[in-house]
Amino acid sequence: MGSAGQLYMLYTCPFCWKVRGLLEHLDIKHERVQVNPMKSKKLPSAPEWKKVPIWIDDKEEIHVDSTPIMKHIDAVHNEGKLWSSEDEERRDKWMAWVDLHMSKATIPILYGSLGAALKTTTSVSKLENFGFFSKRLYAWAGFPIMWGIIAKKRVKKDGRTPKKLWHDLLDEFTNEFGGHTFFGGESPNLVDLAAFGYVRSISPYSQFSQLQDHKAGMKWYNAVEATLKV
Ligand SMILES: N[C@@H](CCC(=O)N[C@@H](CS)C(=O)NCC(=O)O)C(=O)O
Repeated sequence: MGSAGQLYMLYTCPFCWKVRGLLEHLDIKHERVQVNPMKSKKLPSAPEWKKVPIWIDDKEEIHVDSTPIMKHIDAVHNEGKLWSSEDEERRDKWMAWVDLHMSKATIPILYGSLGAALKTTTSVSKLENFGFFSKRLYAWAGFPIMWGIIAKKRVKKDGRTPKKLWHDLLDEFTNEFGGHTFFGGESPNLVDLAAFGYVRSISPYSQFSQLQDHKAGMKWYNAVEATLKV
């Protein structure tokens, strides 16, 4: 089988990790196009969408926005099995919960203090496909400070440390499993894979250790990871 499509992505983008995890779970052959973060205006999508991930399928059709992309890939390549559910209300409620709360929690843990922000931006500049000069600019110019300020505001508003925030989210999520291994029961569904993507997007950084001491969370995380065909 040829390639099912192209994923335009940034390595460090949590929304891209969601789609990557699904593609790996379903073992779908695809190409990854790592965009230059300084040149996002050159993305192939419609003019009104300047964000990654973007999925271009083998018919050259463009799909945007991570959760709709995941649903589309599941529908086309997996008969919609990961999204189908006996309890659609529960599924929809928790997909929205994951997209609202977990997406917001990645910035505070990665950029929540100036030290963390510097460490993260230095890693980002190594992981992403920057040009030589913009790499240095990104790591050492205003970015750590800018992100630091945004993240600090969020941490202050929330009142919890980023670690406590993540532990609370993982408590809340895993408590919803009702004794099963996954949100989806005995195998992960699309809600598991979306949540997994957000958590996995933190895994390249040293701050991930703050999540690794959440026992139930890591049990679930490792169980999802074991289903990936990479
Ligand atoms: N709701 C979107 C969010 C995507 C998003 O915000 N992506 C970021 C990178 S992590 C981006 O491309 N930002 C560029 C911009 O907003 O111009 C999704 O789930 O795909």
